[in-house]
This record gives sequence, C-alpha cells and structure tokens, in this order.
Amino acid sequence: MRPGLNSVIPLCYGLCAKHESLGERVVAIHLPFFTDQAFVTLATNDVYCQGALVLGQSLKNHRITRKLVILITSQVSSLLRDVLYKVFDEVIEVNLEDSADYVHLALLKRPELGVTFTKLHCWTLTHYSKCVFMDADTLVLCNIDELFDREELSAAPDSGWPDCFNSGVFVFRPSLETHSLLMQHAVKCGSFDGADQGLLNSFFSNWATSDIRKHLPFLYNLSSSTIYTYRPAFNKFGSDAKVVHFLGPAKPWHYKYNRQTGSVISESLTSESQHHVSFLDLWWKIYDESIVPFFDKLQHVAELESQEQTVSKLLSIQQKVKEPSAEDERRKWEEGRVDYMGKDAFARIQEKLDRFLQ
Ligand SMILES: [Mn+2]
Repeated sequence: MRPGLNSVIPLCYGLCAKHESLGERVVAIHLPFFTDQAFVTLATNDVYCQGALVLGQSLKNHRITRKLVILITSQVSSLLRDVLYKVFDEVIEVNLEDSADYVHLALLKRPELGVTFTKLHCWTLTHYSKCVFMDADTLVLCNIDELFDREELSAAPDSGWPDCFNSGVFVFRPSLETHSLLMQHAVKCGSFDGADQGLLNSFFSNWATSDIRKHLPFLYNLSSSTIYTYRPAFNKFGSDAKVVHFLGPAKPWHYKYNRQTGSVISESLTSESQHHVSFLDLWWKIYDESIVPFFDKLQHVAELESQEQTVSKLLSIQQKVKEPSAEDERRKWEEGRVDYMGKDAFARIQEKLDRFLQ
C-alpha cells in the first residue's frame, strides 16, 4: 500500500516522522529539526580538522536533528576551511587577538591556556539555547540526540579520576555571562591540569556530588584506554558504546589504512591498540568514503592522481595535509599567528630550549 500524505512511521530511535509520497516510490522523511541547538567541536590545526570532519560525518550518518558547528583558529588553512564547510553548518574562527587585555596578559604568562580559551569560546554561541561539545578525537556510533534533554553541565566521568568529568563530551548552555566568569576563573586560578578539563572541573566543582542527572553514562564518552585497563567491563558493555573517545597521544589519523581490506594496517598498531582496532577501522572507513572525496573535488585532482591512489591502496592523512614548512612557520610567528595549542605550546618550546641547553 502506498503511504498516505500524513501517515506517521516510528523511527528506530523513537522519533516520529511524516511520510510524503512523491510519485510511486520516492519518499522523503522529515525529522523535526532544532535550529536553536547544536553539536560543537574545535580544531586548532589542519590535522585536528581531519578528526573533526570524521566526527561531523559520523553525527550526520546517524541523522542528527541539530546544527553542526566547528570552532577553528587562524592556523587552519583555506583548503581545510573549504572542506569543513561541506560537513559543518557553521565554521567560526576564534581570534584570541580580539579578546580583552586581561586575556592577553594571562596568555603571555601562560601560553598553554590558549587552547583552553579557544574551547571556552563555545559559551559565546548564544544564537543556540543548548549545545553538546565534542572533542575532535571522538567518534559517534549511534544517534545521541537525547543528550539535549540534559542540563549544563552534564558530562561522563573521567576514566582516570571518576570524581572529575571528562571534558571531551559535555552538555552546556551558551551564555556570555558564564563565558566571562569562566575566563576570569581561568586567569585567576589557572587550570590544575594545564588544560580545559582541569579548569572546567574546578569551575563546575559540584558536578561529582550535586545532581546525578548531570552524570552521563560512560558509554557517551568511552575512552579508548579503558578498553585495556578494564577489559572485562569492555567485553560486557563495550558493544553498547555510543561515543568513543580516542584519548592519549595515538590518534586515529596517526595510523595508515588499507583501502582494499578496509582495515588499519597492523604494522602500525601497538599490541595495546589491537583491542580498539574496530573503532579505528570505522574511523578510517568514514574518512575514506565520505571525507576524501571532498578533498579530491576541491583540489581538482586529475584522474591520473586518483589512479595512483588506487594503485597505492594505502591511505594516510599525510597525503591530504602537508606539514607546514619552516618558512611558513616563521612567517606565521612573525605575523603574530602563534599556535599556542600545538607546536608553539609552552611545553614544546621548553622542550626545545632544554635540548639546546644540554
Ligand atoms: Mn580528546
């Protein structure tokens, strides 16, 4: 029977949608869309953009009904900005140079707070009433729109210190007032771990004890390290994971991918990472199928080159993102475009100085 104009079908995750028959077979499904709510992520350079693109695509693959927003810094190249626009509804450059004097002063003393300040910028997105922040190194495994039923600040416990929340996934309400209080708190108290997680935990300090509804189940921010630190729990509950978080220094984009077998190549895996290899494979599958075509279109890649890629079969993000040259780096530094979060972070500079002084 042909569906009538207003027949309603339940969808797998409990929403209802209207059927609209167009001719004999084509059916368009309209999901309710909340334009005043958004998923928000952050990328401070071209490499992290790869993670953000896969995260954004993974959200889209599970029919999100909210807007997709990314905060970027001046370090992100114009090519990557063009690709980001293919996946995200809004690409917002955060310019710390525009912030108040006290922020500049704080950054001079503690440049490592740069990434934290950039992330805090999400509270200024006041054209949204509620948002879910997700790190660029997370990957969504199913629809998670129900997170918007939670209140600020909802987050999952950190696997290393469960009385703290992990700031890789959290629900918040944009507010200029909260933003300003957070910035002042950062300048005054700093961050006990030098990053946003320490700062947010000391600001929302009653998270551990005040309201259990603000504790997201761990399945909304399953840290990849837990897979081997609490293996029996992973074996029992891991298949229900909703969001995986690739914590630690080994990110999915550091691996190489065999396009023919659809798997991350095993030589590049440490013995530990074998356990979460299926999540890495999924990350790369999304990257290869949905993100690589955007690059190819934008770069007007000649057929010749795509043939070469087919021949090589192996995909790594180095093929898509060039490391900036020393000359580029110097120019950026001189123009005042300092990568506080990455290579120009205080720890990196200190490391370099130590090497010189040895
Ligand atoms: Mn992370």
